[in-house]
Amino acid sequence: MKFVKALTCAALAALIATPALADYKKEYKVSTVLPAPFPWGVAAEKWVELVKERTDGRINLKIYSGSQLVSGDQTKEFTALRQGIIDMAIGSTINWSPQVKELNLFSLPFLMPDYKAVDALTNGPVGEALFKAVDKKGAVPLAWAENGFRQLTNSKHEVRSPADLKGLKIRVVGSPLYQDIFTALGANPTQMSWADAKPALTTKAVDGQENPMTVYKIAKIHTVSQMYMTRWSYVNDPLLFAVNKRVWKSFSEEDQAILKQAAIDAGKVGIEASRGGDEAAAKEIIGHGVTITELTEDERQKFVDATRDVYATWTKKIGADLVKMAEESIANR
Ligand code: X2X
Repeated sequence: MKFVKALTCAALAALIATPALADYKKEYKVSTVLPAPFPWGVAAEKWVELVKERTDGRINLKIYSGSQLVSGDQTKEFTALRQGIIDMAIGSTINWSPQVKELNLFSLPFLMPDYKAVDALTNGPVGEALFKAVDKKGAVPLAWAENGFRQLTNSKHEVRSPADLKGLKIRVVGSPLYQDIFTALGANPTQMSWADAKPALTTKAVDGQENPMTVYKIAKIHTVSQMYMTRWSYVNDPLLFAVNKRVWKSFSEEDQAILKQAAIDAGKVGIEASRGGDEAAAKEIIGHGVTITELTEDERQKFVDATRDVYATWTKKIGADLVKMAEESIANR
């Protein structure tokens, strides 16, 4: 009897300590905007694969790309993740910035001169501060991936100076900071989702757009008359792996560790796909007859100067301390 009692207590304690497997869902919904073979989707697929492998199939993730869980409205993704409409997501810092204002950091024009600068942010104290900000807003951040440095394209003419942008209608993501950047440069920005972007380029409702080189290549943006690219790398768009808080708490500690490590490993694969794909993409794009304009230092500086006020205004919104920490991390990289 005593033995049975002891066993029951032990079993009960175990039940309380580790969520029962019965609590696990058959499938967890993972939201992304871009699917494989975009580097974003490559990271997502790797995560699914590693989690399945490392949990012996106990945890199954399923990717829902094209922001379909939020009807294509990518700037609503974070809210849906927080609310539990989405279980997990690999989201763009741009798309989540309306809810997590600190993530606007990566969209400060010309903050990050190279990949080392991006890494100095994501892998340093800034990355930690941003994880805290995401957590505070209601989701559990796990790791980084990368959409890439964003380049400007248009169907009209070569853009070498802010004056060349005058009056050009540019599709931007639904983030107020982008609206401000392109307005400051004299362009005519229009916010729209990725789902609406290609149709708008096809019908020439807009003249241009901005996205990473690999996105241009894989989405075949040259087929919608985007024959001029300015390789100005004005912002980079890191991606975040994150999990809904309730879902996260339902996992055992062991499974939480597996999910996190798998996200870190998958993120590395995604980052490599983005960075490693840039030059090959450039070659292929030139092969389609696209003019890729590389700016001289002086030319680039004109764009920097024209966006300094936007940088200053948004530094206040993001948090002056965080921006300072970012500038220092980059200076010491
Ligand atoms: O909408 C875009 O431009 C994209 C696909 O790059 C993002 O989701 C930020």
